[in-house]
Amino acid sequence: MKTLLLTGFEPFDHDVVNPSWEAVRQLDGLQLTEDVRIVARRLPCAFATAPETLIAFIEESNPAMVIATGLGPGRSDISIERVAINVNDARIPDNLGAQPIDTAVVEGGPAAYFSSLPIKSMVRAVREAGIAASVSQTAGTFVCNQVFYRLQHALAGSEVRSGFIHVPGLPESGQPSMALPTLVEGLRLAVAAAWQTQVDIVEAGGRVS
Ligand code: PCA
Repeated sequence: MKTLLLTGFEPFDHDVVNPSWEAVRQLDGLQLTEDVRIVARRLPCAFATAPETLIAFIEESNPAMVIATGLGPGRSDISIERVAINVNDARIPDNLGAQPIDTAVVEGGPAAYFSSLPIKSMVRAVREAGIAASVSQTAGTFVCNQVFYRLQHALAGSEVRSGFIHVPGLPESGQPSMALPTLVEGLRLAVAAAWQTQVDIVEAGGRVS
């Protein structure tokens, strides 16, 4: 049995819950297919500790695939991220009070890493269930982008595919949102499509500007 490591984040910016963790914790232990089981773990929302925590989870669980998730405030759909950039530019302090501005995630690293997941297939699988999803061209410049970049950096050149998904808020957030059961099901479908798809489909999904 292989392991698929799925992470969510602790709350940040004075929130009391983070839907990314509330959703992925419900998938912990799920046998996704006959050959893979999900292990869900929670990351701290801090530039200083999130990447090291993720790397430790990878070392401990020896996963065959890694998918990190986080809250994208203001988003209304399950956003499958295409690219992580080598920039930290925090609009708000993280949970340890750090607010890096225009620093590199990895000094001297490439400008960006692409997701190694089949992002278009993931979007299609979620949409086929009537759940809103899209490819996102930016994961921002806060802790989620940093974790995504460090994840791709750590696994670059390995057999282990990896990527990032941003999720909407919960209905009680007063922002664009998705009900938790819908989010859990959408994530399960996205993750299953990632695991089962070797070659991504070619389907228009971008924006003109
Ligand atoms: N969302 C933030 C960090 C943690 C989270 O869930 C982000 O998008 O960077």
